[in-house]
Amino acid sequence: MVKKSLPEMGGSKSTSATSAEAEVFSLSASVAEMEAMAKKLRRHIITMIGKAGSGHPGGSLSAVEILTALYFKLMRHKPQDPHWEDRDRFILSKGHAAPLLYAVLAECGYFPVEELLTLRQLDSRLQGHTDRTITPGVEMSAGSLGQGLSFALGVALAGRLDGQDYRVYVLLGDGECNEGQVWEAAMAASHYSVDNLTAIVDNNGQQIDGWNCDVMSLDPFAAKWQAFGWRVIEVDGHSIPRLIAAFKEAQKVKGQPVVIIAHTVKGKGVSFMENNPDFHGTAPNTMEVEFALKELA
Ligand SMILES: Cc1ncc(C[n+]2csc(CCOP(=O)(O)OP(=O)(O)O)c2C)c(N)n1
Repeated sequence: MVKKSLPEMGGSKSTSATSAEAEVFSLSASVAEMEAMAKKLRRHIITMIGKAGSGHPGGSLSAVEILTALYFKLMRHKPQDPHWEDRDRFILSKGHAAPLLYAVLAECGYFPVEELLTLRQLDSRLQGHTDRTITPGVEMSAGSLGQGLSFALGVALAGRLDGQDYRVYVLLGDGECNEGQVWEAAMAASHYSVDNLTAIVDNNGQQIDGWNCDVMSLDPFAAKWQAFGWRVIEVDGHSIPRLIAAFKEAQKVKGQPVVIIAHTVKGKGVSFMENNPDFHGTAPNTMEVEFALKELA
């Protein structure tokens, strides 16, 4: 494996290398480097959504550390060869958090960081919700909530059938777990004893119309997953070391799927967005962008 240091990541490399030429992404980043990266990702999210004038900041900001741990510490992947067949798969089921995924992919080198500023423009590869046919590194076209766990289960079963050892990670929103299809997939995953699948729930407590407990309570959330045959790990979703430990623990579980319930804050990192449902799907204006970027400096 060729090592790359964190500051070399990102930039404007193309994705034209062959599988043999492309390097496996270095996972040597320290916790401090990943924490700095998390801040940078938050700045990208604010800047790109502010420029686009629309998008979903709240649920992008809440899952920053989850994706940072996965892409910079856990997952085997090759930014220059997004279809490398041995790659671990990350599936963003809560597709409205696309700005976060784009920021991570750009910082890993899947496409130029400058392209982030084309978010939601006509003909851009970075649309408001993910499209796997146009964006390097995007595994699933999403936006209609509730489907990602089923998709991820299919990918995990395919890997098992093909004798491949990749792992599948899928990020769900907690509000998304109001969808019945999530629980059909949960039932099937444990029925088939799928243990190369890890679901992560971005448990920020809110959805589009406010707090989950007011819209449609999920409680007792962990017990529900357990009743469906899943191993549950609960973790502070903003602690990179704890997330890494949780992912490593999940890798050791055999014979059943694992869900990591990551306790997070919607809008994390920007004071006026934290726990504020107004910023679920509203872009910050120019002054708000300036204010937010100061806080994230
Ligand atoms: C099937 C479907 N119904 C409704 C929506 C509209 N919608 C977009 S985001 C959202 C709330 C999702 O809440 P959650 O999963 O908790 O996401 P987060 O709070 O992390 O952004 C809804 C209802 C959708 N995208 N898909």
